[in-house]
Amino acid sequence: MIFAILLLWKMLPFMDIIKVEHNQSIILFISMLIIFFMFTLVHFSNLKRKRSLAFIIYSIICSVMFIDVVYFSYFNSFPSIRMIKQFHQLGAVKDSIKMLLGFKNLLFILDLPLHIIYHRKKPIMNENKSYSKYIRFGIPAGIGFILILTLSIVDAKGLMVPVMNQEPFTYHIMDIKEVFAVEKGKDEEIIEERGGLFSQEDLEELLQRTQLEEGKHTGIGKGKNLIVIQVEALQNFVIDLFYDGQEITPNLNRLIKEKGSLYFDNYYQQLGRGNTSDAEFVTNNSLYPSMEDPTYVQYEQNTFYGLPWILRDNGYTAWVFHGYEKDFWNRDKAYTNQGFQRFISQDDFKLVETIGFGITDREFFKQSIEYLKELDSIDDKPFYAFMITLTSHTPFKMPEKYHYLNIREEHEGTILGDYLQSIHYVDKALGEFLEDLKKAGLYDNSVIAIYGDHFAITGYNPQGVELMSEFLNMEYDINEMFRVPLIIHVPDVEINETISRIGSQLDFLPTILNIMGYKNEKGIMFGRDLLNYQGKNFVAAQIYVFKGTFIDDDTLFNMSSDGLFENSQAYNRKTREPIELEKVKARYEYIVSEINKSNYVLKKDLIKLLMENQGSVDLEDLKGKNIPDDKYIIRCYNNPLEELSKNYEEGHRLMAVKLKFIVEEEVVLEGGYEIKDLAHWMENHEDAYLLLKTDEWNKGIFLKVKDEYPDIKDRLIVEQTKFDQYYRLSNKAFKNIFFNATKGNYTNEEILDFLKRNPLAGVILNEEYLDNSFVKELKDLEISIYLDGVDENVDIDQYENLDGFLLKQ
Ligand code: GP9
Ligand code: MN
Repeated sequence: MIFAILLLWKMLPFMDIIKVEHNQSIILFISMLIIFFMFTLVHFSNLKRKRSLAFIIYSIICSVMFIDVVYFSYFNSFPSIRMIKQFHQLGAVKDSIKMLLGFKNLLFILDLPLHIIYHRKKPIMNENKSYSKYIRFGIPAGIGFILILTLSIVDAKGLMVPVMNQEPFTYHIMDIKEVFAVEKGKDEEIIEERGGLFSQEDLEELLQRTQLEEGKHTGIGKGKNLIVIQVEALQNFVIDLFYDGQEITPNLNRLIKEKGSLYFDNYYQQLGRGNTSDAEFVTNNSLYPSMEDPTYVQYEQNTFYGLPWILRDNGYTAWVFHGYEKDFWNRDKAYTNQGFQRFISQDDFKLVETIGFGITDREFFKQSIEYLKELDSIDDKPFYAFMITLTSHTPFKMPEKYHYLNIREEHEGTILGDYLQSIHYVDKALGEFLEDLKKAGLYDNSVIAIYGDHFAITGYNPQGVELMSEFLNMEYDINEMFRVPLIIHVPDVEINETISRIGSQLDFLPTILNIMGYKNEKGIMFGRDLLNYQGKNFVAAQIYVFKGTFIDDDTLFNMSSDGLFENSQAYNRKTREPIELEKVKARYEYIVSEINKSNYVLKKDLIKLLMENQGSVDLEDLKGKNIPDDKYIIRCYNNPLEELSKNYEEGHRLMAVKLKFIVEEEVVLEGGYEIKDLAHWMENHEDAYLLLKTDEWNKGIFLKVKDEYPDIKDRLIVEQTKFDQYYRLSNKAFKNIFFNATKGNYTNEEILDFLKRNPLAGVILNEEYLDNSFVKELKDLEISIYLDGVDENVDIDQYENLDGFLLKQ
């Protein structure tokens, strides 16, 4: 039992590191019950080597906790097992991981070897003591019972979502279950999004948005080459920074001051699961990156129409340059559909000098000049070169000879001191590259854009925050951490401006298209032209923070980690005064809907469809077949098949049946009949739709039906009663899902919030919910509303806005 107590003791620093702020005692209590359940089961068992078994369990849990805290220290969220797929890339970032192995994190596994030594030395007494079966099973069963009871209460109180977001055991169990559910459904149709999430009007609006208006600086780069340089971990705070009189980025500063330069000083990163590769993706495509897998992996095969393609359509040749292994981040495969015609990768460089990941930036640039000359000589048309640097990758360790700066003792060996050395080196390499471009005769005829891919120093561990807050003399949070510079230099034009309007990598494509004077006539862009857009722009960060978090000119909104809007925080971006949550709610919702729309574009490969259909797609064609608009959904529970047939003959096309298990694995209809009879009935009634209800959700009953009868699944509407059921149902490709609100304890607010984030076909309410503004807001989401608990004699016309009623037979 010592292990259980040790684990419990480790839970405290664990909860501190993962910043559990809400419902702490419930979370700790649930962890405690799970721990004691496992360890009493072992402790009181008759197993032979139970001490060893307990130690193995303990070691596994400690290791997972360790991975969690290391991951959390960087990403501010729990890891998912789906990331195992990216494990092969770990080697490349081993130096960065080393940095996260602080003492506090190591604490979680530090005692493991000690136990082994102690265990070896001291034979264990009582190892084989046996307990009566009342104790053996009674104690764990008792704890298990309290656990189930607690979870049911938590569930009934609507706290399951916050618990699962913050309690490690339940999080990992759900994560594993979800990943397997998704894996199994992989070959099948992708998640069908519908409802108000992406309407025909949305598509029209996006196509309109993509047609940029001419305005300020339109076309000043027309006909010129374009060289875009994505600089590893270039943060904005180093621009114009003097460190004890030493200029950190003299070359970038000079470029910013030159004639022809535009400097965007409120420009932000926009990443998903693919880090650097997402910065590339977003910059070239103006779409949000995926939060499931790296976009280059997940959507490798999609059709895109971003910067390389648009420039190619205007006569350009597009190449991409990066001095690392070509398959890292799946770049080699993804670049083809991105539109790049050639990838100059590590294989094409002589590795005469390497630092960290690989070839030094100085060598990378030097050798690239020759390739640029080759690219330039292909034809007499301009080119697009997209170049991704490498040297300033965390942990920023530079060889002694490149320590150009004198670093104060207090910063010596810190991430900040190392970073300044490293980025100073990169600035030098960039400066030399610009000179070499001049020598090669390429500078005067090329528009050059330079930006940072993402932050260098995390604001998610106390050391980083303290170091940076002290150094910058202000609070170091996402507002500063996510900010990267963007410089666009257009040769020979009489301009020099600093643009402070807020923007992100999402806005690069529209902004550069305006400068280059080319139109995006086939694709979709979510970003805005930062030189001409007059509306209120924003940055919707997705990673390191929770979906819905945003930064705009005035606001900093941090979505709560437990997933409930009411626990979030909003501040005035300048004064840091708190802002009432209600004031930012509409904006938060809009921002979530933007991300959802972008996900829809990726999931549906919508750009492909647009291109195949000359820009016009009827979204109705992409949706599940329409659910019949029957006024009544009749429950057929007593004699299901007879009732289905009878009601069908009377004209009903949408009816409800209830499923249950009779024995493990065998699903039947309430009132009799096997599921195969139902499938048969469905096959003979091709326009009938059924609402499937169940009280046995937990056993995966719907998924079983779908697996066995995939042909009818699109006419089956499944009913979910809890928010957390959605992910599995939708990923298992049920096109139509209803949310039955009458079974839970969710507030109207929570329901609306959920339905805005997740596309459902319908919602079932009872009279309690029928307040007008709520129904109206649901209607705005284009969700069908059904009312339960009314009888046939009720005057239905009194309820406008409702789509139907659930009726007893
Ligand atoms: C590797 C480089 C680094 O090719 O782009 O990627 P990162 O670790 O920053 O995502
Ligand atoms: Mn990077």
